[in-house]
Amino acid sequence: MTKKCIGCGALFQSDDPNKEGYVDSCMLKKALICRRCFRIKNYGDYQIINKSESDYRKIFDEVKKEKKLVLYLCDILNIDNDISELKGFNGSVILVITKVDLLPKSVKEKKLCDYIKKNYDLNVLNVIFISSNKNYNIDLLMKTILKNKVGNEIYLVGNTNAGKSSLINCLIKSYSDGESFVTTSIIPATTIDVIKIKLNDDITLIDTPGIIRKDNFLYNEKVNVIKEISPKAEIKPRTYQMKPNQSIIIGNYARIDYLSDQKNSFTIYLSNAIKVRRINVNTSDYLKNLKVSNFNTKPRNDIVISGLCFCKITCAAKLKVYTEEKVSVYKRDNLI
Ligand SMILES: Nc1nc2c(ncn2[C@@H]2O[C@H](COP(=O)(O)OP(=O)(O)OP(=O)(O)O)[C@@H](O)[C@H]2O)c(=O)[nH]1
Ligand SMILES: [Mg+2]
Repeated sequence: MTKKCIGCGALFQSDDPNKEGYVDSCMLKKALICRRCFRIKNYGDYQIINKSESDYRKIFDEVKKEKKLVLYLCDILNIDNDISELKGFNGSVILVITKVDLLPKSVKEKKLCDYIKKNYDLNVLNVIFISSNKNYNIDLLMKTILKNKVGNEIYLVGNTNAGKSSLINCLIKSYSDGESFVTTSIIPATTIDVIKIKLNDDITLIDTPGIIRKDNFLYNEKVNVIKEISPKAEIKPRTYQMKPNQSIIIGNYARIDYLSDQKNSFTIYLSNAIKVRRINVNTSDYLKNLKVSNFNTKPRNDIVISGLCFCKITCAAKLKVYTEEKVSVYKRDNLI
C-alpha cells in the first residue's frame, strides 16, 4: 500500500486508528485524506500523533543537501527557536517570517529586520515578512521565488507550526486552479510526511513536516491548552506598572516575580484568551511549584517563555520566572 494522504502526507493504513494515515478498510481505495485530516478539517477535532523527532529531522537533513530553492519559515512569535536551525543549506534560502498579522499594527517591519540582523548572521537571499491569513506580501514572495528558483521544485521547511502548510494553501488560492488543500492546524506535527503540490507548470511546492522542539510550551500541553495559548487575532499588548515585589500571573501557566527595588513597566504579548493578573509576591505561592529561572535583565530586554509569551521590560530588572519544567525561558534584546 503506497497511497498517501493528500492532507498530511502519511501513508494510508487501516490497522491502527491511533497511528498516522488511518482510514477505514472499506475506504482504502477511494479515500484521498486520512481520518485524522478529515476530522481536523471538518470538526476541528485534533489528534496528536507521537512520531519520533528523528523521523522529521531526517527529512530536514535531506532537504539541506538539495541544491534547490528553500523557503525557511519562522513564526514571528517564536523567532529565536525557529531561526536556530537555519544553517548548512546547499541551496539558496529565502527566510520567510510568518504570522506578522498577530503583532500589533504599530510594529514596524524595519524594527523586526534590525532585530534579526543584529542577532543572527544569516546566509539568506532575502528576508520577507508575510501573513498567509491576510494574504500579506504573498505576491512579493512569489516574485522572489520566480527570480531565484532552480528547476521547478521549491521546498518549505521550518519548525512545526511555523505556517508552512498555511502558506502553501495561500499560494494555491492565489496562483493555481487546484482545489485540494493541505491540512493545517494549531497542534504540532500536523504534516506527517513530504507532500508535493504542483502549483502550476513552473512551480511544484514541497511541504515537509516541521522540526519538533520539545522546549516549546505547545509540545507539553493538551489540545484545550494549545487552543487557549495560540493567538488567533492581533495581539493586544497588556502593560503593567510594576512596583517592587509584585508578580504577574499568566493564566495557569507561568508566573514572573519582580524583585528589584524601583518601579518598572512590563508589557506582555500573548494570546488574548489568556488571563493575566498582578499580585503581591507574598500574597500567594500560586505556580511556585513550577521550575524557577532567575534573571537580571538590562534595560529594554524581553523575557521569552517559549511558545507562551514574551514580556518587554523597560528598566533593568531582577526576576524569578516560574513555568513548566521542559519549557525554555530566556532573555533577549527587545524584539519590538
Ligand atoms: N494568525 C496567523 N496564523 C497563521 C498564519 N499562518 C499559519 N497560521 C496558523 O498557525 C498554525 C500552524 O499552521 P500550519 O500551516 O499547520 O503550520 P506548519 O508549519 O505546516 O506545521 P506542521 O505541519 O506541524 O509542521 C495554524 O493554526 C495556522 O492557522 C498566519 O499568517 N497568521
Ligand atoms: Mg504542515
